[in-house]
Amino acid sequence: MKVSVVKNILDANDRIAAENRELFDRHQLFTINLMSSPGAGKTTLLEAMGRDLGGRINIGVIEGDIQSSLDAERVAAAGLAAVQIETEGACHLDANMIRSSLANLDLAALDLLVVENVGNLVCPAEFNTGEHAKVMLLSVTEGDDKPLKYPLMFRESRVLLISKIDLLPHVRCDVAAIRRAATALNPDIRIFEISSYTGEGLDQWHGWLTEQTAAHGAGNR
Ligand SMILES: Nc1nc2c(ncn2[C@@H]2O[C@H](COP(=O)(O)OP(=O)(O)O)[C@@H](O)[C@H]2O)c(=O)[nH]1
Ligand SMILES: [Mg+2]
Repeated sequence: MKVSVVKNILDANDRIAAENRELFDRHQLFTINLMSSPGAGKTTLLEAMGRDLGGRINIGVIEGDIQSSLDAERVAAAGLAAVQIETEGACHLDANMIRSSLANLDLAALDLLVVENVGNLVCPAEFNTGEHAKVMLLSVTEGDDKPLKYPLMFRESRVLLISKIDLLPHVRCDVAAIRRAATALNPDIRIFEISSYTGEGLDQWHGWLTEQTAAHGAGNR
């Protein structure tokens, strides 16, 4: 009984996620679901994306937090269109929350939509929101054993961003071990090593985003 209840919830979520995806496709809008543990650097990366890409790509952000609108205020200050969802305790965003927030964004004016999920290395990976790609951050301060401990998010993600590499001289973290473990779980995963502080690696990440956004039709309007 318990199992079937959980399955029904996930089935219902997948149905709404498919509707969200249709809407994104109709607007030629590339959408990513950005996931990580709290503090890995998601919002700081969005601020850097606003600075570096904002002039060329119209970026919208849906911020998910248990409480507060701090992150939406940060990305709005960086020039991005932002909406905040307060989950009031829920540890992840689901497709219905995304659907409810979309009326607050001008989808026709956007090229790229980023959903910043609730900070959590577990639950967000289980719920599709309708995104085209899941992207995760793992910062070098979290430890190189995390792919082995939290495999689902690494399996589900199209891209792994190894973040805060400016801190590598100060922490014990084997980046090659992260790469090996992530690739063993998900042979197709793209991996970029980045620092939002120094800008290292952001060119490659922004290149990938620009390519994907163009492939979804931005600029063809
Ligand atoms: N050293 C370093 N710190 C960073 C970097 N990116 C973010 N941080 C810091 O990490 C903390 C959490 O960042 P935030 O972007 O709010 O993380 P989020 O919870 O994943 O959105 C803040 O103090 C940031 O200034 C980075 O590239 N290098
Ligand atoms: Mg954040």
